[in-house]
Amino acid sequence: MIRTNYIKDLKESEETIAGFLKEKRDLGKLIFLIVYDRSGEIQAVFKKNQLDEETFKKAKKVARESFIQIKGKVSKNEKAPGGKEILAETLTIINEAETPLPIEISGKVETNLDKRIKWRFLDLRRPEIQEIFVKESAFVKALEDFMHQQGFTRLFFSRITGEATEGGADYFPVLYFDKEAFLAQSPQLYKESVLLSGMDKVYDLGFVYRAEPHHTTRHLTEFMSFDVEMVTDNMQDLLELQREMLAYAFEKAQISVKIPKTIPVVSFEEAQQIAKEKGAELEKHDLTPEAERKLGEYALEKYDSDFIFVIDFPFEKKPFYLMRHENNPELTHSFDLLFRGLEITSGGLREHRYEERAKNMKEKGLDPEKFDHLRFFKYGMPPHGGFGMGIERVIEKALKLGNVREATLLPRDPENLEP
Ligand code: AMO
Repeated sequence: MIRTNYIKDLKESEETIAGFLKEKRDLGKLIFLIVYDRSGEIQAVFKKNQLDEETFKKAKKVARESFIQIKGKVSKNEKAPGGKEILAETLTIINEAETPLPIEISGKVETNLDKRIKWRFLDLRRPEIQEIFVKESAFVKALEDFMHQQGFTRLFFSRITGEATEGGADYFPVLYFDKEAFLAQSPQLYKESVLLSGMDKVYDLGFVYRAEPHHTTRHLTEFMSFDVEMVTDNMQDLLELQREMLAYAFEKAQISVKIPKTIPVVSFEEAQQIAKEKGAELEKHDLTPEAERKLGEYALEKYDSDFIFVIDFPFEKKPFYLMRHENNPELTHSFDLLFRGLEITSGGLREHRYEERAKNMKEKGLDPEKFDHLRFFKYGMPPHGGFGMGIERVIEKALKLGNVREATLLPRDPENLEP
């Protein structure tokens, strides 16, 4: 039997351990093998004068990172890593690792990110790397728990679609038998359409696809989108929902991020002014990455907040489905949430009136005829709103990883499709 107790739980009565070989210290007549699993590590002691020749030789030769099993006596040893050691009687090399290792996983020497990702599953043996995904798992579980407590239902929308949800050119076409289809850029049009049913609070969690040819620290071509949509005509509800949701999920996942009692809110116009005063290059209708960073600094300096909402973006750069201001159609009832100077969610109130929605599309140069979902808007669609949140960006910022790829198990970008 290979599976034994986790190393951290080993009792003195136990006698078999299994794990990867982290390190070997050969002192001639004494060999120390440091063995680890996901829970911790233990030192195994091989004494030449107490072992048969073959076992001792094996201990001398076994390669780092091999999967091995050791039988022996576990005892306390304050000086050993983890406070315990095992006096070895037998050694079984269950699966020997090739040498040299393709990447350094001892943590002593840094391998560059591209190479680490090429060897991702080996990279993941490092406890600090594993921890990122353990935290992400806990965070997503907590998000879901929170949504269920709030009365939301999780729905699973298709990711193969006949319409380019978010417009623009950033979609991946797929050959669907003899037709052209797209990988969904988001479940936007579905999560809205379903509200027609009387379900009034829904969310979806899954990969979405963007053919963004960028090499930045924040863009992926496949990312995990947490998409929320609900019946409401009040944007404030959506802002507050995000605050509570994040506060709950960070706490439950034991990720230490401080969420203020109220997240500061600035209009797009004010945001541009603030960013300009801090020396950022501006774009007329959108926030530049630099402007986002400056707003992050501003929120921290002025409000001691890692978060800031920017609301009321110009229609010019926002998607057709957003609700425009009645008295100023240049502006939309929209928001982005910035976390430590990076956009992590975006959303707003939607245009739920058929005619207005079709008009918005035309203004964006889109043909309403080509958007199948629009027909549902003829049958009593309630006013609604929602948001989408990129999970990888949230985790990257929360754990201060510096690159969204660090928070992505198998990042997809223009060059990388493997593993
Ligand atoms: P948007 O396109 O702003 O909005 O995306 C929502 C959130 O998804 C994340 N995100 C990304 N993460 C990694 N790589 C990318 N290339 C990438 N693009 C976006 C960001 C962003 O805030 N349908 C709307 C949401 C809505 O209105 O409900 C949408 O998709 O965290």
